[in-house]
Amino acid sequence: MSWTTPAARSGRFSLYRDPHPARIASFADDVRTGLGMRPYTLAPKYFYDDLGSALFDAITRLPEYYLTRVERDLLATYGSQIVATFDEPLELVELGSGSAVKTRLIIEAILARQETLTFHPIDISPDALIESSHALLASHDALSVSAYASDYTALLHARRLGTRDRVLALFLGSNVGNFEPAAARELFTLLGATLQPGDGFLIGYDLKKDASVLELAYNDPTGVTAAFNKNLLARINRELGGTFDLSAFSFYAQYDAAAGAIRSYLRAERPHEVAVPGAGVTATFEPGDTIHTESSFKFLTAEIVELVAAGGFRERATYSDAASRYALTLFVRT
Ligand code: AVI
Repeated sequence: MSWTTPAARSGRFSLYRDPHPARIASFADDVRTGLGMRPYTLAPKYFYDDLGSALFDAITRLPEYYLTRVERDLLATYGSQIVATFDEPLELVELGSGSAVKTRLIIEAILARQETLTFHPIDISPDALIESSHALLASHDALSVSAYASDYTALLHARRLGTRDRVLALFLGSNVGNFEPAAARELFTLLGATLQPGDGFLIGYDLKKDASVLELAYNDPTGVTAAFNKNLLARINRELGGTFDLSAFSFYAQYDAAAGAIRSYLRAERPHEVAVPGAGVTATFEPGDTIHTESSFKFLTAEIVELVAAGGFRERATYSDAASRYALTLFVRT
């Protein structure tokens, strides 16, 4: 199978699958590596099985987790202005599109200016792509969707985004925050090599602020974020035959001001021995031992501008809310 062969095509929808999924390390390999090192570490990309995606969706509705709400408001307020920066016709690309709920605002802003639009969502989950694409297509007759089921780094490496017109690429949801800075720089370099001079790139990111506000967004009193993190252990039990006792762990998130990141951990509250036969690994926990599950980086706009510049992008405009909680920065590829 090649990138140019749609795995599913129907009218205005086509889905391309990564022909080399083996490039993506498997869950078992990553669990073996992460539980074989100290401090124990599990990669946040494995949060998002069906239950984890539903729990993340619940997080985005928590009053303490302001990120999604503020970003949606910014897109609703400035979407038309952002789109009007570019000549028509525009094509839309989205890295890590997920449910693409907020993308709808940009799609509508573009379709208010041009008759048709091709949207190229890239997401690791084919199910999320199919579901979100069909929801968008059902409400927009002028929309076509060319979806890519892939890790977006792999897709950008393959340079097979079949765009023809001026492109606006989206990277929303503070997803950049889950990349270590070196990996983010590498991603923007790849993106810059894929886009053409004059193309646009819109990124949404959480701004640095008081640690108490940041910590509350992750240590939510309802415990949804704790459940989201513990589901990672439950997933290891379900898929790899693990013997994690979830009740032996508590969750906490702490702001590391020096790094500018919320660090999330599961902490053993009592001695615990775990076997994960599907990954060929065992691990021993003493009270206080932690598993690092996620880093969520926070930024100053200047830091984002510097990172994204690695891809040959220049800042065109930055939009943020009145309380300076969250920002969208629009770049143009030079
Ligand atoms: C998806 N990502 C940007 C979220 C974040 O804020 O780092 C994931 C998340 N983790 C806990 N709450 C939300």
